[in-house]
Amino acid sequence: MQPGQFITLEGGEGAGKSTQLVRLVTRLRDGGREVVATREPGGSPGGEAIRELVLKGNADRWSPVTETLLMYAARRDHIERVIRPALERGAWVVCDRFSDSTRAYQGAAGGADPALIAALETFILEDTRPDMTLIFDLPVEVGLERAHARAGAEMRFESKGQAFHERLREGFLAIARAEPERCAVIDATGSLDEVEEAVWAAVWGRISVHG
Ligand code: Z5A
Repeated sequence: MQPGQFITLEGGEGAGKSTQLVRLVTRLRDGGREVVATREPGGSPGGEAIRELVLKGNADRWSPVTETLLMYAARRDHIERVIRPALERGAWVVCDRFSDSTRAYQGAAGGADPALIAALETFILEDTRPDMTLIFDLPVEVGLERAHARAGAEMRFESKGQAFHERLREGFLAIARAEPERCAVIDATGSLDEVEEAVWAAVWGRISVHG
């Protein structure tokens, strides 16, 4: 059996990450692996408490720099209490959003200084970095339509304008271009089954080579 792998799912609003995370985790568990399915912001009691603060309220409730610090406070707690212990015992961790969301939302789209985000990655993530990242890509209008149709969603980020979401999409694609060994771009416009197969092929393509 391979050692535990850390897989993250990233992308703009309504890209289908949460839906596909369930399918991916089911397939991995069917193969006999221990899999921890988690999310950010959140994933630990402290992280979930910060999630309540950061996702609710008006679009301008927090500045991009303050959001960055809140995301990283939540992330550190999540890493210490959930992600690192799971990886150390050999489990796989599949996480709905992680550090690339901060780069894209607070950095590329929000304007927070990339040097601040890079410094936080160094000191807060340390060596807890994703082995592979799936970047779900689809046109902004399609994603927002899907996200608005979804029940019970927090709307603070979705209520930011079209230009924000275009910068966000480009921000994620730039990460994929910069780190092609880690990142696979998934065309999220297909049917649920088509996207599931693309995810599965990407996971085994990356992990068998790099795992
Ligand atoms: N955030 C941040 O700013 N910085 C950070 O560092 C981190 C996060 C970690 C978390 O919100 C917010 O936090 C997020 C970024 C910010 N912004 N917002 N909002 P969340 O956890 O509440 O939600 P999300 O991660 O943004 O989820 P999402 O993007 O809205 O959705 P999704 O997970 O990508 O998609 P989904 O829920 O699976 O699907 C959405 C709908 O589309 C649903 O009704 C599905 O049935 C449907 N769907 C899914 N796939 C398909 C296909 N293939 N065809 C048709 N319909 C589909």
